[in-house]
Amino acid sequence: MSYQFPKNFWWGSAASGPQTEGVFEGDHKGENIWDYWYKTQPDKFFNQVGPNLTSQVYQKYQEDIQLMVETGHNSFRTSIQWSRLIPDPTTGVINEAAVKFYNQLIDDLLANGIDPFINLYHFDMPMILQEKGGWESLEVVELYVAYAKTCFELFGDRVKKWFTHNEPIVPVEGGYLYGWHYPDKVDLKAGIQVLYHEALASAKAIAAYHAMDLDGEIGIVLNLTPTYPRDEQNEADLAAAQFVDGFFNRSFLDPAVKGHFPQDMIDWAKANELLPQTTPEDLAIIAENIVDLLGVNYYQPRRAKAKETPVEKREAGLLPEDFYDVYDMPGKKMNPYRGWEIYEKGIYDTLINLKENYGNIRCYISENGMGVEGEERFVNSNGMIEDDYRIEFVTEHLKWVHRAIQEGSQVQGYHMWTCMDNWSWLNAYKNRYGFVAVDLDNDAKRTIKKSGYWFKTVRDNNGF
Ligand code: BGP
Repeated sequence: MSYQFPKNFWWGSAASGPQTEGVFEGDHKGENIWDYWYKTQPDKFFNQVGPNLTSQVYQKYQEDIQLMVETGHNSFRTSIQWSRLIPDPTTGVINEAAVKFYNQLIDDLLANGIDPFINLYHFDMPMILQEKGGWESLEVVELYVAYAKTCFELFGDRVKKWFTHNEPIVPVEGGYLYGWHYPDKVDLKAGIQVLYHEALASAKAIAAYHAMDLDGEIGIVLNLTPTYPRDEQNEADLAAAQFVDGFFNRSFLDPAVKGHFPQDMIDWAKANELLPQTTPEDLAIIAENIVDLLGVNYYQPRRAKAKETPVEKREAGLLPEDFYDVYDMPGKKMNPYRGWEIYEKGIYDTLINLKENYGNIRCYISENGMGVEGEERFVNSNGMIEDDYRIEFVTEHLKWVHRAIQEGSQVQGYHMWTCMDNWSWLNAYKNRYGFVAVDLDNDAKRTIKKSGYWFKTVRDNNGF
């Protein structure tokens, strides 16, 4: 069977500024939470490798854009680093070196037939603002909106696809529940305030963008984790799965697409004294400023069952898992390297959910990919990594995307995570995701993997 995709389908990949650019202290860049955390607690980072060692895109972006052409990209998402563009956001003073870099990057992408999709926030809070409380602070929300406007003014004549956040639930989980992000707290109530402020910041940035009438589109990138109950006939399991879906998915999806928070989550937060501080004016802004399109990151589903194991009382208070247990389904397919489940149909279920319950919002797959440790093992005699597992992973997901399109989903593209192998938060370079290998011991030398050449054929044929 052949799988043909709609005309003008976006084929490409995604990355982020902090994970790729490098020059983390140079060219007048300000400090962000990752730079600070790395400098103060290097042991948190795999092999003590932090944002100091990236794939050097700041210097090598021209070479990288040629590699994007060779691997079939017609579009590419990255993020602007807030701390690079405005090193001290309390002053608003723009770093001209950053403007030059992002202008060159955008212009070069366009000159090579690659549409730049630009995200404004990929986990990289400027440290000066974290000291004011980060997303816990309304002042930071306003400074983010000012930063967003600056980006639209500087680059909005050429960038036509904007995103307000990447995976806004992750700073909540990472920073306020599980310790993978600074400020490394366990405080569900503060996390929910952060969640609300991120949603508010997104709506305000969308309002600002639409007011500028720049002839483009703006959305948000969400990591959606379709959630399956252990037993679909069991009411308690269904309720557990609904809670998980509410907390991790609908708490951002609903305000982004429908303009309001899910009522079951509001009721839950109220019952547990976790409601954030809101104002009617701000809730009206969220109601009136929904996204034009959605980016969907899909890696793995969640599986839930009714609470069986009571959690001992923690000093730090409640966590989401006080309301459900993870269901470890026997026989599920795993990526052994990243420890994530591989469930290809989840991408289809997510797209059909958007079609049926979210007005068939236009969307694209903004991340999907397979992190693999020790890929050097698969290098052939010509020096190329033969990553057939990645080709199979992408193929199987694309088949389900194709089926969703046939059934009416308005999914308009597929971006893999990622093009160049990149640095990844606490995991550093442990798991490699790219179409292109980066040799850190050899001046970040790039070599296209087998999957990169394969992706070019997919793009050329608009399918496979
Ligand atoms: C997503 C993030 C990316 C990237 C990717 C892979 O959640 O948006 O920034 O890191 O996951 O995850 P990891 O590198 O942790 O394996």
